[in-house]
Amino acid sequence: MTASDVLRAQPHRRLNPLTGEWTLVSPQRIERPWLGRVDRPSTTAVPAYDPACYLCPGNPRAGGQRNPAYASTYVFTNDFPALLPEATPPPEPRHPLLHWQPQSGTCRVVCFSPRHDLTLAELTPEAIGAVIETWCEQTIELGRQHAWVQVFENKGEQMGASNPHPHGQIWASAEVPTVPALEARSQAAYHDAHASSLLVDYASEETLRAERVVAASEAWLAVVPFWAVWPFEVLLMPRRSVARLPDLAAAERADLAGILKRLLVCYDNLFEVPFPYSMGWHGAPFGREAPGWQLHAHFYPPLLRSAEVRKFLVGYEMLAEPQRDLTAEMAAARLRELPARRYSERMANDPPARGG
Ligand code: H2U
Ligand code: ZN
Repeated sequence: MTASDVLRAQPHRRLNPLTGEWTLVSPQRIERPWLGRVDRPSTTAVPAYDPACYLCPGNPRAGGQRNPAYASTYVFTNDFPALLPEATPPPEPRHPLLHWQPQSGTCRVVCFSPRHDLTLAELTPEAIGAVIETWCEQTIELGRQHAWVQVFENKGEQMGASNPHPHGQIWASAEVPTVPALEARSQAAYHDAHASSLLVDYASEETLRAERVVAASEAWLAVVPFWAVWPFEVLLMPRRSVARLPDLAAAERADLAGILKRLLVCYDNLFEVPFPYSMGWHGAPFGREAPGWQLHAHFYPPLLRSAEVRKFLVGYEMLAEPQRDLTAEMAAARLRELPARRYSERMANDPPARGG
């Protein structure tokens, strides 16, 4: 039996080299070809402007502020921030089992577009480019005073997004949070051992193997990572060594807008619904060395089999380790074979024939 045969047919564990965490893969549980149901998208039309939306241009927000009549992207400080600029250090003596530290920072909301009814996947590459520019500018500004700048988007009700208006968030903090701290340690250890970057090497390897590639461009590679936990998880990374979003050259930013659109349209076409996900960027921390750190984005979508059947990380997964049936290779093949045109455009242009 070859390694591929085992990975395709027998229970095994795969290691995430960024975090050191394992995932149990049980491909033998997929004992039938894919019969996933395709749910129709919700028919409740979303208006281009919603007078009740706290993100639409010109509207009032909870804090009493009013949004300007913005025409592209718009950033404001979260009216309910999880982090505050001032933090108090713990007094001595400290009990080792009741350990804590201050965390100061700031939280911002980024409106991707003045249009209430469009998702990132539906914006033009130029408009996606404006979102990328905003992410870059915010990273530079917040990185001057914070060790960690977390750019992210929670999309869809299933991921807890409070509003369909296309928006993301940025939380910047003095301390590097748990996941990026793990990734920093792993990338530094790999850099020490191999004198190269873990994710740059990984991208080269995945380009050669091709089986986990979802989308590829001159500067970027999107794969379902070998160690994926979520069914259609994607890791997006530049091919050349780049530490942070603002380090991207103009051509790489334009290329990013294109591959982001391609990936998000694949996601939407999978079950023909606006695909929910949490996504976010991991750029190198500020104010310290981060050897081998490679810029990348994680996409964590919860859906498994249809618009309604999602994966839950419960039971064995809470108590032991994450588990999946669908292999990363199968998920990548499903995604990359989807049409490049969004289902909504196909439906608008080719309406179903009416019966007599
Ligand atoms: P989510 O949809 O991912 O929850 O992001 C929306 C954010 O918008 C949320 O963090 C903030 C919430 O605190 N918000 C404001 O800052 N002002 C408002 O008027 C309502 C919501
Ligand atoms: Zn709105």
